[in-house]
Amino acid sequence: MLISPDYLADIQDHLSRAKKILIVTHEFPDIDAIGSSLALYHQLLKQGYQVKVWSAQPLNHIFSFLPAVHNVVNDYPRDYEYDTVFVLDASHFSRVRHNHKIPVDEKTIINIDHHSDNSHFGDANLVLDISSVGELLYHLFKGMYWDITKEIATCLYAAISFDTGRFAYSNTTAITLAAASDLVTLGASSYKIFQEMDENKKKADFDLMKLGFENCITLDEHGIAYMKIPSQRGTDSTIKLIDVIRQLSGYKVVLVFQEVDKKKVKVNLRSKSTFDVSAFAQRFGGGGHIMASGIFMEETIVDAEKMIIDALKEELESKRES
Ligand SMILES: [Mn+2]
Repeated sequence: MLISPDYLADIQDHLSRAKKILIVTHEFPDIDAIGSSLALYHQLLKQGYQVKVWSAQPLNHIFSFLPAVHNVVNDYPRDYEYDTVFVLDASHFSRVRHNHKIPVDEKTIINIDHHSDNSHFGDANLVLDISSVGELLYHLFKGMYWDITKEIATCLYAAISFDTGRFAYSNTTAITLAAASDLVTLGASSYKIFQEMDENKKKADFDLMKLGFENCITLDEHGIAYMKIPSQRGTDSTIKLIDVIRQLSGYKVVLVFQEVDKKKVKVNLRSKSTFDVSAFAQRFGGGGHIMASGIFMEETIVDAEKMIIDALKEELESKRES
């Protein structure tokens, strides 16, 4: 069993006292975040709990194929007197947008995550170094002997497929693939989910890719390649430019700088070498995984670019010398 009996007992213990549950995830949620939230939503409803999923940001069309996604609320459910909060896919509680609305001292917090830098902020912490929260929930449901319906299988399969780059990244293990196989047996349609995720682009997405190609900078000497997207263009797009630029061969680290507000920049980093982008991101208040991480900076895009690229050059250079 992948999840130890102690973990299962701990969560079971908290659930035995729960009645009304709130599920939240990180800001700028992706398909692992929302797919996992909905899988848990369906599962907990089935187990007899009252459940709500709250995401402070409206969800765009890429999520529309996830069963019951319309039940995700964007406004904080003020009148819903929940006792327990599940926080999914967030290494720190601060990654949940508008988290100050949740009176943490009065609620039981259950933290379920797969980021190695998770701060174990919950009353219960189910944190495993695994491909996705989708895979983690799959093992949790199996461990609990909870049935996985077609709806749940669809949500979990999509979540795992997303975080593994369609079962291709280095976080994909034989166990991940076995879980995915089981989910297809349980009713997830791999082809339909693929079409929803990868053959569902809009013109705005292509415009963003064009902008990314036009603003692609390669520093061959340092092994760095990056794209920068200024003036909040593309924040309504569903394209992950980082998945485009990572296709470039011959670079150690690839990045995307996305301006999300006047002085707010989102930086995505991927390692294509042994360089640990999670440790690097932590220097700037970010985090994530060794091969994939992110940073939010309260800077202009020009300053963010300079700070990050200068620091990165320096680190890559010192690695070369050592
Ligand atoms: Mn994830």
